[in-house]
Amino acid sequence: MSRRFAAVDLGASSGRVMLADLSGGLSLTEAHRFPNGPVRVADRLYWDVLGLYREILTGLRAAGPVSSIGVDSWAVDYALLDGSGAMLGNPVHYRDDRTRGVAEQVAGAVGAETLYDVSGLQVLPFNTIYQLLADRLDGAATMLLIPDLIGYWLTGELGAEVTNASTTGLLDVRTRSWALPLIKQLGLPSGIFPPLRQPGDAVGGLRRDVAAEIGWSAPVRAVGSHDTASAVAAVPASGPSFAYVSCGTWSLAGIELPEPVLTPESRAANFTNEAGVDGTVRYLRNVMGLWLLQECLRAWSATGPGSDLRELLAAAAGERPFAAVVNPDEPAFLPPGDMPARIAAECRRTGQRPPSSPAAYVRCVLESLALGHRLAVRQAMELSGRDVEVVHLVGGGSRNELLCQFTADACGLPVVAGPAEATTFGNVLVQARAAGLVSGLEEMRSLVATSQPLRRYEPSGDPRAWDEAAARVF
Ligand code: ADP
Ligand code: LRH
Repeated sequence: MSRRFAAVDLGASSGRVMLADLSGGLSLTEAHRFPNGPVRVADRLYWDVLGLYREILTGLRAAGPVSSIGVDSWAVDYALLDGSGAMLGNPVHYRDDRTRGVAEQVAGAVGAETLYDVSGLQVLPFNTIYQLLADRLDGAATMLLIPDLIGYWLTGELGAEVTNASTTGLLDVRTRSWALPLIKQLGLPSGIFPPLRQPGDAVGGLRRDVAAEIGWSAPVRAVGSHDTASAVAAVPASGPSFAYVSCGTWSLAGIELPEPVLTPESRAANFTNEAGVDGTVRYLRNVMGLWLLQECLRAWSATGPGSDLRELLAAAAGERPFAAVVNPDEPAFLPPGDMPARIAAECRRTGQRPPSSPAAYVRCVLESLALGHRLAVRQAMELSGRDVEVVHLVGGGSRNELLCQFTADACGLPVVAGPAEATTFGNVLVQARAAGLVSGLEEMRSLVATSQPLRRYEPSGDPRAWDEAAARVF
C-alpha cells in the first residue's frame, strides 16, 4: 500500500486537490487549485457545482494514484436528488437571501431554547434547516451536503458525514444522530436524510467511468468533511489549553471541548457546538472572516487596475491604528456587494470617519477582525470555564502577518500561525489513520507541528487600546 493520500478541499474562495505523502514524515503538494465563488443568475446566488466537480477530476488526474481520497468543503449547503439520483436544481449559495426571516419563524414555532437544546447550533440565517424550509422539496428523495454529493458522484454511494451533518441544525447534539422528532415537527420529510458516516468510514470505490476518466482507481474515505472539522483536527497544538481561529473566507474562532455547552448564556452568545473528529465538540462562533477583505479587493479591481494584496498589507501596516473599526459580524456584510461602501456606511452609523484609502480600509478590516477573534476566544473561555494559553491561527489567514499580530495583541495571547492548509492536513491524516499509519488526534497534531513551518507572534503594544476599540464596536 502506498503512503500517498489525496484531499479534495473545497473552500468558499478556492478549491484544491492536494497530495500528501507520509513515507518520510508528512509532505504536501498542490495537484490543482481553482477559483470558487458565488454565481448570480437572476435573483438567486448559486455555486457552480458541476464546474467544481470537473476541476476535481482534473486535480485527481494530476495527483496520480493514491491509497485513498477524502473530500471536505464548506458547510450547510446541499443538493436535492430525485429517486433516480439525479440532481434537482443547482445548489444555492449560503449567501443567497432566500432564507430571510425563516430563522425567526422557526424560533417562533419551535422555540429558540428547544432548537439550541436539540442541535446546540448557533443561529446563522443560512443553516441547512432554514434553507430546506425555504426550498421546494417536492420530488426530493435525498438531501446531500456538498462533500457527500461529490462522494456520491465519485462512488455512487449515498451517505451523510457526521461533522458536516452537525451544521444542518437537524442533528441531535447529544446522540449525533438525525433529530427525527424536530425534523417531523418542522414538517420536513425524514426520508431525505441519508445514513450517517463517521470520519474514517469507507465511502466506496470509484465508479468505473470516473476511474477511466482520471486514469486510476482508489477508495473514497469519509473524513471530517466539514472543512472546519478537518482544520481543527490538524491544529498543531501540544496540549488541551488552546484556542483556534480557522481563518479563511470565514474565521471560526473557539476551543475544543469533550462535551457541548448548552447553557442559556451560551445560546445568548450564539456559540455553536459542532461535531468534531473523534467525538470532540467544536465550540466556536463564526466571525465574518477574510470575506471582508476579499470583497474589498473585488470592488477595487472592478473600478481600477486591481490591487496587489502584498502591497496593500504593507501599506496598511503604516496606517494610523484604530482610526475606524467596525463590528465584523454586521449582517449587512454577509451578501456579496460593494464592501468598501458598506464599511463606510457602518463607520458613519457609529459616528466614525470612514477610511479614506484602500490601505486604510484594509487596516480597518484587519483590526475589526482581530476584535472579532478576541471576543469569540474570550467568550469561549468564559462560557466553557476553560483557560487557554495560546491561539492557533490556521488557514489562508495565517499568511497574513498583520492579522496574526493584531490577533495576538487583541487577545493578549501568543498566536501560533500555520499551517495555511490545515484543512487538507486534517483530511489526509484521518485517511492515514484509517490506513493504520497514525494513531489518533494527538499524533496527528504532533505530526503537523513537527513537519510544518509555524510562526509565533507574541502580544505587543498597549492592551488598553484594544479594550477601547472593542468598547467602540461591541
Ligand atoms: P477558503 O478555504 O475559505 O477558500 P483560505 O483558507 O484558502 O480560504 O484563505 C483564503 C484567504 O487567505 C484569502 O482570501 C487571503 O485573504 C488569505 N491569504 C492567502 N494567501 C495569503 C498571503 N500570501 N498573504 C496574505 N493573505 C493571504
Ligand atoms: C468555512 C465554513 C464554516 C461555515 C461556513 C458556511 O468554510 O465551513 O465553518 O459556517 O463555511
